[in-house]
Amino acid sequence: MNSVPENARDTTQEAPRVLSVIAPMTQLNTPYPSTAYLTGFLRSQGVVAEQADLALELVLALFSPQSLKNLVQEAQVLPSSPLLENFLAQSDRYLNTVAPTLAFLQGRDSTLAHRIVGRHFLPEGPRFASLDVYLAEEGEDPLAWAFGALGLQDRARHLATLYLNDLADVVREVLDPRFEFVRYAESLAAAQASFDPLATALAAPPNRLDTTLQGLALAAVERHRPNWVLLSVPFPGSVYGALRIAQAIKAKHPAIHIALGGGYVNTELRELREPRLFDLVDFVTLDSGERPILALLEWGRGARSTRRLVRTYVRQEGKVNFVNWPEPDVPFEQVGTPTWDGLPLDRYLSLLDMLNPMNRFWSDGRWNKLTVAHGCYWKKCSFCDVSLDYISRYDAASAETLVDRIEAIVAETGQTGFHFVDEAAPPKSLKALAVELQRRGTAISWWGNVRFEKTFTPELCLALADSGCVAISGGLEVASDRLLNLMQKGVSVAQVARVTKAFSDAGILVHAYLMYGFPTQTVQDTVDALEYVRQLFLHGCIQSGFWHRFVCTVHSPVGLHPQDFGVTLLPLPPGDFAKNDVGFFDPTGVDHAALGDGLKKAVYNYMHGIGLEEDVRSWFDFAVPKTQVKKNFVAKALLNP
Ligand code: B12
Repeated sequence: MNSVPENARDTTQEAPRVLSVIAPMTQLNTPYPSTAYLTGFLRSQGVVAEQADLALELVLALFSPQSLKNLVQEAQVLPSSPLLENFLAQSDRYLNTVAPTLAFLQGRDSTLAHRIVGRHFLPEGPRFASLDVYLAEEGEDPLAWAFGALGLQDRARHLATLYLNDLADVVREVLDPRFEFVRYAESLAAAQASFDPLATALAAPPNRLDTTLQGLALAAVERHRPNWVLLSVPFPGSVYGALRIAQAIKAKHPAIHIALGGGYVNTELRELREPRLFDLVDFVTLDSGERPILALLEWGRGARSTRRLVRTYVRQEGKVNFVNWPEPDVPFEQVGTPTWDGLPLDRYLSLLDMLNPMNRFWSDGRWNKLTVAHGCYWKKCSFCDVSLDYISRYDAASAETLVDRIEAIVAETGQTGFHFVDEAAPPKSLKALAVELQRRGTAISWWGNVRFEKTFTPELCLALADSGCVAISGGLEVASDRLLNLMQKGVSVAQVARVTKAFSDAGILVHAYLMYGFPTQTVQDTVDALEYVRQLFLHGCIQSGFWHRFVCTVHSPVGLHPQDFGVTLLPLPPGDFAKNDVGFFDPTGVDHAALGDGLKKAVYNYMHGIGLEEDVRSWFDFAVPKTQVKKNFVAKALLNP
């Protein structure tokens, strides 16, 4: 442990210059906040720190007129397909429209909406077929139901999004099938016990997407001349991009120290033993980055030995070692204010995929992302990674500190929208925050995720709305009292009905996270869950929802104590790299995959106001039992506060 990391070099004791990088892909409408947090913190410590969002830069480069010209040439030599035929037939129009359309989606050219909605400006590809679903008569307007006569900007934004989705389909067919706007080559990293798939992909000759990304990475290094690069990988879908960036920087600037961290690392690389990763990066750190980075920067200045690094993997003599000198984390009160300085805030793309008022929050609008607290105040849900630091270490800040941060961010960005990115924002803190915002007369709009617990009374919901809350998401999960109990969610269906109704009545949009396939869940449970959800939509408690298939992870209570949930775990594949999802055997034996299709179809329709009166059995392609939930369950729950 005392030997230096293999990659250690004489740093000539120069002062650290840090560049934090968001690796592609995350999202396009607003920056993922990790680099904003790290940059804000480092600057508060007097460190020269800059940041770059290479996810956004990659998309803007890929959809530039020159890149599109190349795409046309590349498509011309490929075997024909309906998608490419359409693209090539309209290539001139694509070339002429791409720059103005991006400027429109960036909010820099609003009058273009008039041309876009005429539907003679943008070339239309297969994605526009989705409009036919709205069954308009010949000559009628298929989008009138969603946008009315005057919803010009949103209507144009939706059409421009379909246009961009068509282009992304072409990029997938021509350049790289692994490309998506919110994830890139995700399957290479997600729960991959072996590093082999990533190693093979990284050893393959770079395609144009890779070379574009690597060019952007080197340009950022030229701009900022860092001696440290922090690569942030929040999701499995940003790992491959991060490692391509690392590859380019290592090759051209071997003296730059590269560290890897973020949500993916914190979750999946907790038992990392794979030495090949360290051909690309020098350090991999776990959990909150503030303390480990301070330790690394001290090490870089020669002021700290390797054995005193904090939560950091290094490769020494060919072997990966985890070094964890015990030092307290930086308290949440002292992590400083995130800064977006250096990110091109007027270049993010506001997209409108789904025509549901709540769903747009994830893709539309520039939200400043802020955490109300570190960790989760509840930390009991048995499907969640409650044993990990980002859940288990609950640490809050005062309402004064939070509003100080909010005001500083508004002053810096000029934008007043906030997305609170807590796993579940604590109701007590939200209440105090609302009071403080009101007291200071600070006008913002905000949304975030909560647990639908009874503390959210109609009065509190109104107070939150007054403080700027415009939308809320929360878990109704399996929508079954038996299973909610088993999963220790701490809410009941009736309570969720009352709380979501209180939010909705206060004018706050509500999204419900839904789950199926939980241990011991029967077909009857699933049908009943859908019936509850139907009634919640019908009574205006929720406006949006999404069903996720339950996945057992190794750091969740189900993964740690499967016997308590009536399941047995399947053995994990051997490997030195990622560890997260684990298969399990549930003696209930239900075919959840088959049920999932019906659940998703139903909720998709409910979100568009369709089929709310139909028997829930009608959404499944096979016979399922009749629901045992009373038809007036939610109506009654709402009458009984
Ligand atoms: C809010 C949130 C969302 C939101 C917003 C996402 C977004 N694009 O902003 C929504 C609901 C949309 C979402 C979606 C998804 N999410 Co999410 N999300 C979160 C959550 C709760 C908070 C993220 C956040 O903003 N944190 C605040 C920032 C500041 O913290 P941070 O990124 O962790 O950064 C800190 C440290 O990690 C570290 N650090 C970060 N980078 C680096 C780099 C270096 C070099 C160092 C040293 C340190 C360091 O320092 C930072 C400051 O302390 C986290 C869980 C959590 N509590 O962190 C899950 C989490 C990141 N999400 C996760 C996942 C899987 C997803 C999805 C892929 C789910 C899916 N299957 O669709 C999608 C991907 C969406 C996308 N492409 O944008 C996982 C990732 C784990 C994994 N397996 O890789 C997490 C960890 C939750 C979990 N356990 O499931 N998510």
